[in-house]
Amino acid sequence: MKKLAALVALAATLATPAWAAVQTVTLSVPGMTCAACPITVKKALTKVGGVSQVDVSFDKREAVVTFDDAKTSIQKLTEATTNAGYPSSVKR
Ligand SMILES: [Cu+2]
Repeated sequence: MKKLAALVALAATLATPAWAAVQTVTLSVPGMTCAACPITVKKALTKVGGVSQVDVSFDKREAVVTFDDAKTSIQKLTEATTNAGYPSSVKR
């Protein structure tokens, strides 16, 4: 029985990555006021572990971020932009 439990535990561990998903979120970043701002925002988001792609649009005042939800969260993304001086929120 012990062996079975170990196998079940191992299977659960191996299955974990399957629950993780690469997600794309659009963040509204209203604080961007000039063409240089997106560079700062992009840099801040790119530094977050698990982020694979960042597209910042100055015209739309938004950042489209692709990230692995097993490694980071939307909250961490908004924190990163806030710490860089640009508070953001999820665009719906
Ligand atoms: Cu600026």
